[in-house]
Amino acid sequence: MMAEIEARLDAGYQVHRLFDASQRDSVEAARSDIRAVVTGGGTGLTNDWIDRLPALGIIAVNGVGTDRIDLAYARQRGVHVTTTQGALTDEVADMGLALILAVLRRIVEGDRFMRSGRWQAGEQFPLGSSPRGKRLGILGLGQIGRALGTRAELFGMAVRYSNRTHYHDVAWPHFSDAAKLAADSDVLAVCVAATPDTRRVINGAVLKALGPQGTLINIARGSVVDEDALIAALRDGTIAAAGLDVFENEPAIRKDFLDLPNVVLMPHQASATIETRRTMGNMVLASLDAYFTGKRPENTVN
Ligand code: 8YV
Repeated sequence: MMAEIEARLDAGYQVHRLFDASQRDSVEAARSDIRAVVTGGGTGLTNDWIDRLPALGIIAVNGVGTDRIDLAYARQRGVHVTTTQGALTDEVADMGLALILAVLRRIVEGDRFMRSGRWQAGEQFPLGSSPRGKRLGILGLGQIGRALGTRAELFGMAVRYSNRTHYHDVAWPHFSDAAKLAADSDVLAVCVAATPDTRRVINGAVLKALGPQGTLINIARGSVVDEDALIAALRDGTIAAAGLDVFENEPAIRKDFLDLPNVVLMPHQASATIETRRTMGNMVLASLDAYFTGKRPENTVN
C-alpha cells in the first residue's frame, strides 16, 4: 500500500507485517490478538492463517479480487471480507486499453528499437495495426469488462462478449463460451473473476480459435489462462501476440515470457496509480474503522 496509507494504519493501529520475515516472531507473539488483516487481491489470506488468528473479525482487501480468500469459510468463522469495489474499475480498464494499443501499435517494441540504435542506423520499423474495425471479445462483462468495452468503442473496435449472464442492457453480441468468442475476435480481453469455474478457461483450444492474427490481453488473473498453452501459442504463431498484466505465479513469472518478443509484460499494475491506490487505501481504512467501531463495513462481500 502507499506509504501515506501505511502511515495512517500505523497511527491508528498496532500493525504487524506478516510479509516481513523480520517480524515473524512478533507476529507469532501477537497472533491471538490480531483482529484484522489487510491484504492484496492477488495475495488474499489462506484458511490456515484464518485458523491461526482466533480473534480475527475482518479481512480488508486492498483490491477487488477475492480469489485468494475462501469467502464461505470466512463467513462461517464470522469474518467480514471487504473489498475496494468500484474504486479501480476505470484504472484497470485503462490498462486493458493501454495493452491493446501497446501491442497493436508496437509501442514497447519501438522503444527497444530506438534504444538499440536501429532507427538511427537507418533500419525500418514494421507497421503496426489499427484498432479501428477490429473485433474486441471481452471475457467477463463485469464493471471492468464494460468499462473496457466503452473505451474500445471510442477507438472504433467492435465489441462482443461472453459472460455467464447474457445482459440485455448492452447492444454487444453475446457468445456462450470463450472458444466461440475467441473465434469471432481479433483481440480477446480477459476480464473475468478468477473462480474454480474460470480456472484455465483460456486454453489451447481457445487460443487456436483466436487464431494467428489474434491478440490476447489479460487484466484479470493469471490462473484464468493456461500459461503452458499460451507460451506455446505465442511461440509457434497459433496467436500473434499478448499483453499481460497478471501471471499465474506472481511475481516469479515463467521465464519463457521474457524470451518472447511478441508479448508486452506489466508487473500487475492495472490499479496502480497514485490516485486510485489512494482511494483504495482510504476504503481499506474506512472498512477497518467501521469494523472497530462496531458497524458493518459497507463493502463487505461475504
Ligand atoms: C491490486 C488486484 O493490484 O484488485 C485486485 O484484485 O489484483 C489489484 O487491484 C492488488 O489487490 C494489490 O493490492
